[in-house]
Amino acid sequence: MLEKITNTFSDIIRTVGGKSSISEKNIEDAVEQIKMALLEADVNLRVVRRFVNSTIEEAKGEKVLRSVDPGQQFVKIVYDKIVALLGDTKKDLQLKGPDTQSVILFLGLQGSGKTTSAAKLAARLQKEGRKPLLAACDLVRPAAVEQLSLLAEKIGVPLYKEDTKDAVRVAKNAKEYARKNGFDTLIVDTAGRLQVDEDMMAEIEKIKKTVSPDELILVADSMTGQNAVDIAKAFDERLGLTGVILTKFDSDARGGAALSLKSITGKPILFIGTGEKIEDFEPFHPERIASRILGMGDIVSLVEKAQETVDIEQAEKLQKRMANNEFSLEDMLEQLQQVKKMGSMESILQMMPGMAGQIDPSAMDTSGMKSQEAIILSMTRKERANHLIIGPSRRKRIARGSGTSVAEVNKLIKQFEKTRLMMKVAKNKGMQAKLMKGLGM
Ligand SMILES: Nc1nc2c(ncn2[C@@H]2O[C@H](COP(=O)(O)OP(=O)(O)O)[C@@H](O)[C@H]2O)c(=O)[nH]1
Ligand SMILES: [Mg+2]
Repeated sequence: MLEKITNTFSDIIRTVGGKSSISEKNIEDAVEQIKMALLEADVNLRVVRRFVNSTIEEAKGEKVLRSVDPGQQFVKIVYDKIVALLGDTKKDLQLKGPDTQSVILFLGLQGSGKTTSAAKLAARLQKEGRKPLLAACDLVRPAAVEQLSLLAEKIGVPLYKEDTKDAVRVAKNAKEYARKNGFDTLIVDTAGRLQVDEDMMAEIEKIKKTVSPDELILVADSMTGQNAVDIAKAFDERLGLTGVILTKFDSDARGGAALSLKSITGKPILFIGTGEKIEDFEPFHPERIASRILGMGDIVSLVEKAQETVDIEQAEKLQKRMANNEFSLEDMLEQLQQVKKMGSMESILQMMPGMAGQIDPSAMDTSGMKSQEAIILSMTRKERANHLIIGPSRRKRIARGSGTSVAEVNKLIKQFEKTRLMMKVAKNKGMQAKLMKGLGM
């Protein structure tokens, strides 16, 4: 996600951030590049103009040009502004306490990801200790109820449905059912249309009146860029949204919707959908996404993601060893095994400081992970702890033991040495370390 804009921004930031003195001309050039990057990302033109003007004004101030580290000051300004574009701080759902009912109404165009997101949110709330009930109020699209039924069953959240075409009635009865049966959160999935149309608006308006939702959430496809923002505006003007879920963030290389939505509609992005699976759903953290876009990595999300799927102790140990340059083949083995659990190499690389845009993930041989694992497993503990002792005869033995070739063993050890080196480089990039500190990371 956000590969394109991250690559462009990382380059700009690397160039300017490292400078010990900068001129007004440097600032103008950098801002011009940023402007192009934002426009290419499909950020709203008005938003870009405002961004550019205020950045130039601030960056040309005495405080920046005369400071000891103007490059970093400039990066900080850009970072703060990107955070502001994304919505400043993370916004939580405003739900009532557990002894009453809260209602969350989902709306959006067909195919935007409403049904999937409704199930993702239900699973998440259940995990947090709430008692959600899903209501199937998309009675327009054939098999929509069936789709939600299957998802509900999969995540173990009860579903309210009726055999009717009257969505308003189902919503009303679902709320009553939730109240009688002690469900504290009703999540209502509604029917979308191919475009914003009066039929859909009228139906949702009626449902809204009937269930008085605490949250009225628009689900929008981030890949549609500015279009998603226009849709949000239309829905908000008619129905009054409380927030937005941006789906398909995993496939959104540009980020235009995320960067324009708050400025244009005033509505916060609450969650992002990052894949088709139930777990591919994250609260939207403006600071973290901004760090990612600027190529400063997102260690916090990385560790959180690791904690969800990986043994926490193991993850902490690994982090520490990475920080101390003690990374060994044993750690690489652990990492290989964890990566398998954590998801794609690409999403992990994006979150590592200094790594964004440095490596082409598609060039990484993840299919070879199995044989890599086998190779390390064929090493003795001593060899894993110190790769320098693995001479030619040991390599031959390891190749035989793992069912691979000496060439493959050589390749793995080379790759390991390269990884170690990269970690050292990332760590020694003084600017990056200082920045992280400055940003409280
Ligand atoms: N890659 C990706 N696919 C998604 C995401 N959210 C939904 N989808 C897919 O988008 C398609 C439409 O989703 P659905 O929930 O049926 O949309 P609805 O018509 O708004 O209810 C389905 O194939 C989903 O699997 C996401 O965050 N990432
Ligand atoms: Mg649906």
